[in-house]
Amino acid sequence: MSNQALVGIVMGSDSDWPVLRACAETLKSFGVPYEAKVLSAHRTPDAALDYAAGAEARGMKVLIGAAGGAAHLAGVLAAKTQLPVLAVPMPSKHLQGLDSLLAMVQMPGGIPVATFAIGEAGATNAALFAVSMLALSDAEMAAKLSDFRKRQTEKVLAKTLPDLP
Ligand code: RP5
Repeated sequence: MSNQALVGIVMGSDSDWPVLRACAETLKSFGVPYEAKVLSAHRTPDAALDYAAGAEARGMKVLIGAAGGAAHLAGVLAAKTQLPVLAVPMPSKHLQGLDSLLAMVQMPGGIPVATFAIGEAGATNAALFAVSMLALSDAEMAAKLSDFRKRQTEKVLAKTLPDLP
């Protein structure tokens, strides 16, 4: 696979990175070329719009938009590209990400984003969902995903619980 980024992880602030690391690490573990950027719907609107508008021409296949609070980033990216946009709500300081989730999930009809769970689970699942989409046209990726699922199942089935004292 070439080094051309196929997935763009865009986050509203570098304060989101500790959560988004899970997304980047998951993509890396599947060998998916990605790029991670800080762009904000509110603080850097022109740059966010330009990024989304140019992503498809640069060979990207999926964008992941993560933001907290008034979390408009994923929707703003989706407004400027036909690429699938996955939205990851960040756990905000005062409302624990419920505000981010509602802002992302309540997109107006016509401009979809696919919204994931708040926080690390959402960050991981957005990456896995991107892998699923890439696997539709990449047999090697499909085999990696199948192997990941198999190992995950084995790990869960091997769990034991402590006896009561
Ligand atoms: C959002 O505001 C960011 O995505 C972040 O989750 C939140 C807070 O940003 P900082 O004030 O920490 O930069 O735009």
